[in-house]
Amino acid sequence: MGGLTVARAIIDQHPSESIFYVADTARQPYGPKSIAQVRSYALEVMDHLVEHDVKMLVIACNSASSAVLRDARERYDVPVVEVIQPATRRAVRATRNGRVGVIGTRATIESMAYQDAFAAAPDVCLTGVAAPRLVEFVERGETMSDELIDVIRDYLEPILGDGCDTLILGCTHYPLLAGAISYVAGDGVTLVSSADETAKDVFRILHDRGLAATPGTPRHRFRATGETSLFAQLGRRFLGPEIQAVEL
Ligand code: DGN
Repeated sequence: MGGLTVARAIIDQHPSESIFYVADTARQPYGPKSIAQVRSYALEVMDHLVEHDVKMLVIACNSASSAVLRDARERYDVPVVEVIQPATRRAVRATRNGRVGVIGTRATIESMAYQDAFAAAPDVCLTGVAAPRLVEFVERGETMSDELIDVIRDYLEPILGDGCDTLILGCTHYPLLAGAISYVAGDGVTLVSSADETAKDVFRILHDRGLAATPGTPRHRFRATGETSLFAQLGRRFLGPEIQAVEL
């Protein structure tokens, strides 16, 4: 479901590109599952997409990116874009005091994938916090409430306590909570959305490899492996009118 925020950013930044989107609603949520389990689910979905001749794979989920990044780059001939490295690069550029926080699902935070990505920036200190309840708020459409603010305050306490001036929204659901997260974090903290940064990477790779679509009307396809009505409902909220093109 959260990958829809990445789809939104790709549609906004690359209006000519067609998206073939698969939501693994049959086996979601990935966040609380083991990395091995997420890895096998994600590879299965990507195998399916490659069979449909996609020119690029975007892993629009931090939990899945944490689980399969290395395998995916070796397994497929098409370029693979994930969400962790683009967000890390942006955060390293954005921080002024060298202290960055990241919130994500349990799978993402426990995998240490962000710590691995930040190894390339040894001067930056990273504080990671698992914030599993935030996905529930997004999925029930609760993006502003006292309870949500309290929950965010608890999750951000160690990050703000460490003086972080930059916060990575390390779950693709979280951009929908950016207002509430920014309210709690305060003006001094820069939020980095993995969705926006990933869409920029998509542009760079399509352009550099000569893969960009010629201008025209794109054809988006959205599929779900299981439950479809919540996906379509949330999809409308994430994507607006484009979800009308949904074929389930
Ligand atoms: N949005 C997914 C991510 O970026 O990790 C996790 C979603 C989930 O656990 N349902």
